[in-house]
Amino acid sequence: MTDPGSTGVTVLGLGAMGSTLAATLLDAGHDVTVWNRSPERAAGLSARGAEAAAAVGTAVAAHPLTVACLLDHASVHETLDPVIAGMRGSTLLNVTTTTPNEARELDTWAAGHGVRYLDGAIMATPSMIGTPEASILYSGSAEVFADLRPVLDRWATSTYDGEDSGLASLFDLAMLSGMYTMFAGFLHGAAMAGSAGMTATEFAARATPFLSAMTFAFAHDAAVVDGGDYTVAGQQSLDFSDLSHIVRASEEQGVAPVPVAAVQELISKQIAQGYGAEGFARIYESLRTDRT
Ligand code: FVH
Repeated sequence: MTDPGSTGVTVLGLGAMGSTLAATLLDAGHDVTVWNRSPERAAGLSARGAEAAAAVGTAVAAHPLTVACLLDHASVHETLDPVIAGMRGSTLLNVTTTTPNEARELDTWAAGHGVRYLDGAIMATPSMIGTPEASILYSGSAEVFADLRPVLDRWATSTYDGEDSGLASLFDLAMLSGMYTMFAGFLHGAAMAGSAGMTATEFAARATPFLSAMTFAFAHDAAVVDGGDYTVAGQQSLDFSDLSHIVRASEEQGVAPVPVAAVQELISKQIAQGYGAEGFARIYESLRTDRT
């Protein structure tokens, strides 16, 4: 792709994210063909200059690059299985959220049909697309990533994570796992404080600076994990980290202790194995079920 502005792109899936990706390309001067299972969702993009294809086969034949931004792995197959044989020689960029193994399966399946594949994991909301805050991870063929770069960079900061097409998804989901468990912990705390009448808004005002300040410990715990020595000085020990009093307090207040009880379970597992004197970061070992 030598002239990025002239690259024609087909976008399949015009939900909140697919519509935004298509609109961003239109604004940048690309020829864009769109298709959506419910055709009425293409109207706004048609008015802005996109070609709305009535059939998915027509859409994928329109350009050498097809972007799939659908609901999930199953919907990618449901949409493309009937037309993949006709896509030989073209490129499929899948930015639909999948598991790593689902991304790998799509890569193998596309390759089996002579279709070049790149997997993408969008770490942004639709309103962030096209702004410096947006980030999209990619993995799979380095050659395809390099070829598509002028298009990809329209949307976000593009990061290439390697030839294994499952990696973008893995790193995205790993980050989301951290985010959702953090939010669950925050909301559990809000429920505990709420049992005494504090509003969630008041709790957020108190929790935000405290929790933000605690993130400095990520780098410290990471260094301990990477060093593999959980006896390094300066760590809070697992014995000291016993959270059963928080679990009890939560129950006493009539609040389900689920998030904190899950952490306590990870701690207890290490203590039961005789590691109580070692550092809190050792719960990493409770999580690595592939190593036990
Ligand atoms: N929106 C966001 O903030 C997040 C950011 C991180 C990445 N996600 C992922 O992006 C994929 C698409 O997300 P979306 O926000 O566009 O999702 P929806 O607005 O719900 O639109 C879903 C589209 O998928 C179509 N669809 C659903 N099932 C099928 C199917 N079986 N066959 C064909 N198309 C299907 C749906 O079509 P319709 O319901 O309008 O007919 C929408 O076009 C997603 O993987 C996020 O995890 C976005």
